[in-house]
Amino acid sequence: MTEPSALDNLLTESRSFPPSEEFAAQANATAALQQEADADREAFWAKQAERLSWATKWDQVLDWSGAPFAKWFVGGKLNVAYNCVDRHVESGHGDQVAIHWVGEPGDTRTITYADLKREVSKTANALLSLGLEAGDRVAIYMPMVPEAIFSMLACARLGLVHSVVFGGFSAEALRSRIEDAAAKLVITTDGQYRRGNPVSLKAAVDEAVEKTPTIGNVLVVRRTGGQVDWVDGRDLWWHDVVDAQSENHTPEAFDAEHPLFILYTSGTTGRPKGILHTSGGYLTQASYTHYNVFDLKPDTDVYWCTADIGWVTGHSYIVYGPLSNRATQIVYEGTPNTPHEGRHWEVIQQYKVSIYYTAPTLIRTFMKWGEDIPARYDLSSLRVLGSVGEPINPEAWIWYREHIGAGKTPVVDTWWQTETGAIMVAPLPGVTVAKPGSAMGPLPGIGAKVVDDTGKEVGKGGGGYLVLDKPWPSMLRGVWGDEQRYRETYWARFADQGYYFAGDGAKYDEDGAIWLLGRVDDVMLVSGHNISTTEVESALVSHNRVAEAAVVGATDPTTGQGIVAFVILRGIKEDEDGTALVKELREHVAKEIGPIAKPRQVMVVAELPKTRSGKIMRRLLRDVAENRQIGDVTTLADSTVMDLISSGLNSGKGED
Ligand code: 6R9
Repeated sequence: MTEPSALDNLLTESRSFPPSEEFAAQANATAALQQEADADREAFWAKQAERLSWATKWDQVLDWSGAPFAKWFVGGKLNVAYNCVDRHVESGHGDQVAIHWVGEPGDTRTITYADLKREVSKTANALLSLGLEAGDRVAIYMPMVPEAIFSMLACARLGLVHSVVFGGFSAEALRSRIEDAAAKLVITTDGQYRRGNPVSLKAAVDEAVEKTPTIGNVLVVRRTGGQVDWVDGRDLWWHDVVDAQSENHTPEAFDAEHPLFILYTSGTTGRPKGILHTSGGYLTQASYTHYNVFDLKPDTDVYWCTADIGWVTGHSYIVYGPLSNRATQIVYEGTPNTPHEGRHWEVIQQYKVSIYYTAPTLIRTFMKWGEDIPARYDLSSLRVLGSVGEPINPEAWIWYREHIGAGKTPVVDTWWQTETGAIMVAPLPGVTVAKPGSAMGPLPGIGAKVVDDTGKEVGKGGGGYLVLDKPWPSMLRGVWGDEQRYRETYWARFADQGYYFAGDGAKYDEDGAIWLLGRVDDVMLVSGHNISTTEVESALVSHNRVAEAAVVGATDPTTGQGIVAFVILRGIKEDEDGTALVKELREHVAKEIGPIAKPRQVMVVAELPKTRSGKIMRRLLRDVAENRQIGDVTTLADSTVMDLISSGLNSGKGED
């Protein structure tokens, strides 16, 4: 018997989309970029770093002698906020809009680069007046209001390390993150809008800081005007402290390796890890990738990334990447269906958005809502579409290009992680012949490959593990306060080869393009075959009745594990014969990718459990499929979802 492969390759995709000649002719990135990177990788990254403004130039591009702790642009000094704000004003672009802010209730703010400089300077002066010093940690627990961005940039300007905690997280999640980083200040708002209603945020801060003695002050932006409890001496209104400050602040240059931020990522199990990023290398790669992958033209584009700043995508592709490139962008406070399901398309039409970057979960939701909704709006300004967060199923990719991109925009599927800091694997929109569902290949300057259990690269058509085989500028510089965890989590699996292990399964297709196949923790072992969740889910989503699908492996007496699928249907019909449809879906998967992947059970559900950034939490579905007590749900976006799923299943509905 041959050894089972690390991951089976089941799905084949023959459609491909080259860039139009017109797009290719005007693209920022051409094929030369790859040649330059291949010729001399360090010289290539030095050239990318030169796109930024440095107070002192580096004397060494990369020092990897302390691996797995990298130092990039050794000896160089810069100010990250100066690079994102002041230099654009100095080059004569003070009147250019940096942020078109759109609030959920419909209020708007227009913030130019000159405005941004004033606001960030005032905020920096306010933080100084509170006694904060370079290296101190600041927790930012806020909805998508402009002050959240001013706060991040003010921290960067002063060398303070920000730790943004998603505004939907609980008081306990905030408390543990404040404690781990020993933060001195929390910046928050009185409340936030959620699906049209104001809800409190400050109350969670009050609860969290009761048990975190390192916190000296709580700085509160008034957003909803709701009732707040107040602790005199500790709590301060933003408008009292910031508004009175001077608009002038001279930025100081910090070492390229000065810490910029900590961002906590929970992964699938265990205590959240504080992922640490530093300044020069991080900004270099965030800026480079934003410019080349989205083809940003700062004078004409209107860019929109729909992420929350509590997610790494918000850090790198709302704050640092776009602002370093002098982008004009939309920042939207609300949910995509408030006040109606066409909200995003309305914003795109109104502001003539040309680059739109979102997550597969939202694309599948738009598919479920129906293509007639985007069809009512003028989306002709769009010229690049992006995707991030999960594998994008080929059908969702096609739908996105067809119904949002008028069948002609490039779609860039971007693979990266909190840990990688910036995009690693993605097509270049003017160069790559893209395949729907594939992130294609490592960007110029990046080393990524798919290897087997022994660390050997698999051949074309082979599946295995995605690894990063060369250090990259925006790589994490460790896990805050836990060196051992950093080494064990990322560097132990392929220690002999010195590879970073990302935790994702992947494969090469026959042309060598990379396909991401989901987290390796989720891989299903069925009759000796390692089957990825992604391929079975993509097969299900390719059926015209399936809007979303999540599959998990559940213990099976004959096959080891059996595939259990949870599906959300498109267009539910009353009095439909569920049994017939379930049978059809099982057959459909068998036909698309083979009988080995045929689900043992298909359960029709109304919702799937997801994290706040939209990733499906298969761990919880596994608990359901195996009739176990449901595990930790603190990072679940909607805590009622699991009850709904369990009760639906216990009544036996939708089972095969
Ligand atoms: C940016 C971000 C990282 C994990 C990553 C992978 C999944 C992200 C993906 C993708 C397939 C893509 N992921 N982008 N999988 N294709 N284009 O999402 O960071 O929240 O840390 O998650 O997300 O599993 O390992 P983070």
